[in-house]
Amino acid sequence: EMNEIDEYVEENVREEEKPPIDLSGVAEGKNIVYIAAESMQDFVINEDLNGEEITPFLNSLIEESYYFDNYYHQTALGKTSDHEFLLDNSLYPLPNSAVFFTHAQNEYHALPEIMSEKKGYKSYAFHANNISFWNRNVMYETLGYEDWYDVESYEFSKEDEIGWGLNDKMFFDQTVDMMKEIDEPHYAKLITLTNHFPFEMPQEEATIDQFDSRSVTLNQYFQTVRYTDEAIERFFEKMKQEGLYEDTIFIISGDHYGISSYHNESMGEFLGKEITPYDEAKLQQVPFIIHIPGHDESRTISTVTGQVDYKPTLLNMLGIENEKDIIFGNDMFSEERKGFIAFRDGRVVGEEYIYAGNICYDAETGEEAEEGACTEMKEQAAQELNYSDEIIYGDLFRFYDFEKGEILVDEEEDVEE
Ligand code: GP9
Ligand code: MN
Repeated sequence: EMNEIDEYVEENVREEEKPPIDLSGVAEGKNIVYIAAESMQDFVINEDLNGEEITPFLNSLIEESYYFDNYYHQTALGKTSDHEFLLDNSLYPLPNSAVFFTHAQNEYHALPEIMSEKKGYKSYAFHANNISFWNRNVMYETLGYEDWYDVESYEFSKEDEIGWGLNDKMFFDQTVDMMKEIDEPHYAKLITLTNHFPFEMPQEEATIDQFDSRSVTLNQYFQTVRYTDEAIERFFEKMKQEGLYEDTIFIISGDHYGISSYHNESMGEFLGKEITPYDEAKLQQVPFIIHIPGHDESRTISTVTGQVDYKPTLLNMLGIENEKDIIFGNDMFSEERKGFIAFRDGRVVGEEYIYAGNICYDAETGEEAEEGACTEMKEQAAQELNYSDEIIYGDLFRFYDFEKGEILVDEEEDVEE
């Protein structure tokens, strides 16, 4: 089986050419901070509510960053943890379970492990919730994280909580203090919490109006999104004050949707259109921002990209050759990409077509496309999901040499032993 998968990846996924925007090695030796903005969807970016920017800080940061405005989350039941899995492995999450829970003892070839082996990076995770939520303590060990800081590491009282726990502003504040103590160069993953369903927050803390619709969830969402935006701004300020800003590359993204399709009617009111399956697929976009201090170029890139692309993108930025890896994503800056992003539920977003709700749409116009225009892309997506599942269910990476790109042993034989 590993042979067949390796052949598929060689023919369909691995790149032949270097990206047109060449960021190879730009991150080498620098610290990397990845911020997972809980439930942050892309539709709030560069958007107003009652004439007020929803995310003023992120909007201004984008002016000095690479911003991918056609980047999709691909998570399933495992939500935040699925997103972490996708990013670190460039494999798909599972269809019926959270892989962080069910396959945390597998052999993986994850980003933290590669960064450590090839460039001596240490990886850390910061999150003000209980570490055992999503079985992170077990999976982080498996994926090669050096250490993690959870709710136990943060000091706060009941009144510092919003929604699920410690508010994002204090979270970032204390995280910077802890980041001063960790080894360099490091990869630090910071996972926010305030903008979590059901998006409730004390109104005296709110700095933007609620929306006015039948969906209380959507109405409140803008306020918690704004709160996280402000928290990230404060984080940047503190990183600068502490002298940590210059030597760090910042990546900010959303982990998955916040507003489910249950709220389509109200979402339609906000966006000023009726939500079709096409729009619903596009609403799975989450922001993706790469900010490199001192780097002149800034750009908005509209290539179809997704969480499966994170690993090869970051590895290229780190100048790490990883040609024989088994991954299902591409460097986001490359023009040589396979051209679609597969959702776990069978939907597929391609450069030309979008397959959603059993309809094939023209990606540009949202009009229904001719029957069959999506077939090839749809079949290839299904194939990839299947391969990825086989890797995880069969723990197949035990049989693969990632340096040589060779199958280690005959799987059948091994199983019989
Ligand atoms: C849990 C937090 C939220 O620690 O990451 O998880 P979610 O419910 O979004 O998967
Ligand atoms: Mn989440």
